[in-house]
Amino acid sequence: MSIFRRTLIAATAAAALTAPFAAFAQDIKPRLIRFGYGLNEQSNQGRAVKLFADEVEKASGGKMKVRAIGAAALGSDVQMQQALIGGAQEMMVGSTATLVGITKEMAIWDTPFLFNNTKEADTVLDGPTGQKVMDKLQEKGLVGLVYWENGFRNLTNNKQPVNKLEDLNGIKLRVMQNNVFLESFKTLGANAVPLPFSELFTALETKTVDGQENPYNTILSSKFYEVQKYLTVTNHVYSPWIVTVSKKWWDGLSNDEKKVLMDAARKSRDFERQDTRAEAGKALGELKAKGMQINELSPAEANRMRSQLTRVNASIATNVGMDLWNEAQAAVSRTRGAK
Ligand code: TK8
Repeated sequence: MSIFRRTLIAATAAAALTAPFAAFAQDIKPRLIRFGYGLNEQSNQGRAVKLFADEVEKASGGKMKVRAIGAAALGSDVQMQQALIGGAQEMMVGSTATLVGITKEMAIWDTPFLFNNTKEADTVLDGPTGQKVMDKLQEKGLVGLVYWENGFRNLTNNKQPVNKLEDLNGIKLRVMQNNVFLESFKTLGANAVPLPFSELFTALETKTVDGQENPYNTILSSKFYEVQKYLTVTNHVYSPWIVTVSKKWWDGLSNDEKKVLMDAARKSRDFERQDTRAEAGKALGELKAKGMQINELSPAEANRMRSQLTRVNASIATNVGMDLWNEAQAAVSRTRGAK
């Protein structure tokens, strides 16, 4: 190799070290990242995607641009996941529950009453078990970056207040496209039907379904209170969102670009959880003010529902594998011990 060439390589390497984006400084076209999500811009999801987009643009000095596309304009969770796998879309955020058809291990997060509070959820999701489940996506063409909070799910419907288990009989209830949810609510006696979130408002409005379950934040931001009268506080499962990237696309990024995305994802996670919790704290009062009739279950009824719901645990354990099931249980127990 000529001295000249060797010097050139050294100089380029040095430049790359001091100025990570100098390598493609002449590249006038920024890298465009289409980031899809299901809720609207005014939701906790929309706000956090916006923060992520701003962070990426800032940290890359404008070399990377995120185009945030909400309200399922790029498709439902399931459709976007396929677009990511195929490389037609770069990023998305959606429920872990809608990923179960692709990565069965994700069903561990659908375990009813797995977490008692957000601290337990954060510790386990951000710890080794959360990472292990997230890493499973890679073999399917997706890269998981971080978990966000969707939140504890609660039941709404338009037929009658649900005070006891039997009140669910005959309620046509929309569930996510996920077998654990389908089984759980069938077990409770509801007529459960899987539907993408993007079709939910209309389905409620036209009375194609009577009810649904989602966190307070979503019931508020998606204006479900306009088409749902009754809300029952069930907190039946903690639902995470997960930020994912097309692996096909990710593999073509430089390490610096990957770092920009990863750092922004972590910032967005911390922001999103804080924002979601602050909103959730006020949302129930707001839903009441909007005219929803809210009830809590008596401890006896809550227990009956709980024991019915946890009947799906055995099938979750079989589906995700006993090792992962035990690991998750142990991780939760450790966070409880650490209190
Ligand atoms: C948004 C969904 C939503 C979820 C659902 O795309 O489908 O009910 O709770 O957050 O992922």
